[in-house]
Amino acid sequence: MRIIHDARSVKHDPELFFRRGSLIPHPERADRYRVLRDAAAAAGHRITEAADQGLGPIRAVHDAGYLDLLSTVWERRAEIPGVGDEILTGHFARPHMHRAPTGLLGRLGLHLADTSTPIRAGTWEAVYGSAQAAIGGADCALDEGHAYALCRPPGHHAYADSAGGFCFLNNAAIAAERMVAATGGRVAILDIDVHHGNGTQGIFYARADVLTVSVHADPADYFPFFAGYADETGSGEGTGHNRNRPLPHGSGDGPWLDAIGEALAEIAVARPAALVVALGLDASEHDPIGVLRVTGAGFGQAARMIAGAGLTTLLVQEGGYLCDALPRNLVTFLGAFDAAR
Ligand code: OKP
Ligand code: ZN
Repeated sequence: MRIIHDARSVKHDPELFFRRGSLIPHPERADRYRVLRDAAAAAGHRITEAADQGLGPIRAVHDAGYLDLLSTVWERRAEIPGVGDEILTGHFARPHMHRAPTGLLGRLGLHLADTSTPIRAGTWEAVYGSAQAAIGGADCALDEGHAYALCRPPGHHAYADSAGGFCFLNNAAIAAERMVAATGGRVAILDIDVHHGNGTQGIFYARADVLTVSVHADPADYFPFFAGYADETGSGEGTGHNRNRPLPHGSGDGPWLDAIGEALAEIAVARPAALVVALGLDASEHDPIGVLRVTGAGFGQAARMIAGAGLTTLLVQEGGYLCDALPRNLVTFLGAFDAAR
C-alpha cells in the first residue's frame, strides 16, 4: 500500500481540551501522525510525501468565508481582546441565532461547533497539509487502484463552513469530490470511525453523486450527539443517498462487521466509480475515547471485506487515539487489505 502523507501535519498540536468543566489532555496529538507513519513504514509500506496541489481542491468543498477565517485568523489574533497562544471561543452560533458579526471572536463562533478545535500558530499549515495528503491520495488511488492517505488532523466532523470534533478540513470529502471530478461518476464514502461522520454527511446530504454511509456508536449519548441517526437518509436529489448505522455502545466485532457488510451491499448497488473509506481506528476495544469493542482481528476482517468489494479505494485516516493498539490496528488493516486485493 502506498502511504501519502504531509509532514506539516505535526504543526497543530493542541495540549489541552476544555471538556465538562475541566481541562484534559487533548487526545488528537501530533504524535498520532508520527506513530502511524512509522508503523506503516516499519511494516514495509511505501511512504510518499504529498505534492502541494494548492487550495483549488479544498475550495471545491469548503466555504470561502470559512477558509478565509481559518487561513488568516492567527495573523489577525491581536483583534481578539486578551488572546493568548491559542485562539478559542466559547460563543457558538445557534440555528435560531446565526447573524454574521464583523468582529473576529464572533466570526469564530459562527464557524466553530465546540471547544475541541483550538487554533494555534501552525494550525492552518497542518490542516492544509492533511488535506494535501487526501488530494494526493485520491490521485494515487485513481492511478494505482488503492492508497492510504495519512491525514492528521482528521476531517469527518468538519462541514463546508465549520470546524468541530478535532476536525477543520474534511479530508475524505475533499478526496471524494476530486474523484467525482476525475471519473465523472458516483463516489461512495464508507465511514467506520467510532464517531458518526456528521460533516461528511452534511456536505453531501443533498447530492446523489456521493453516497455517504457511516457505521458508528449510537449518538443518542455520544459525540456528535446531534446527527448520525438511522432516519437521516438525505434530502432533495440526495434522498436515499445517505445511510447511518448506529450501534449500541459496547458492541464488538460481530455487530460492527455485520453493519459494514450491509453498508458494502448498499454501496455495491450504487456501482460507484470509486470508494473512500473514512478509516477511524477508534472503534478499537483499546481506544481511550472509543465505546465499541472491536478487536485487532475485527479490523483485519473489515479490511478483507472492504478490499473484496473490488473498487478503486482510497483509505483516509480519521480518528484513533494514542494507545499500543493504534499502530497495530493500522498495520493489521493495511496488511489484510493488501493480501485480499
Ligand atoms: C474525532 B474523530 C474526548 C471527548 C471527545 C470529541 C470527539 C471527536 C472525535 N475526551 N469529543 O471522530 O475521532
Ligand atoms: Zn472518531
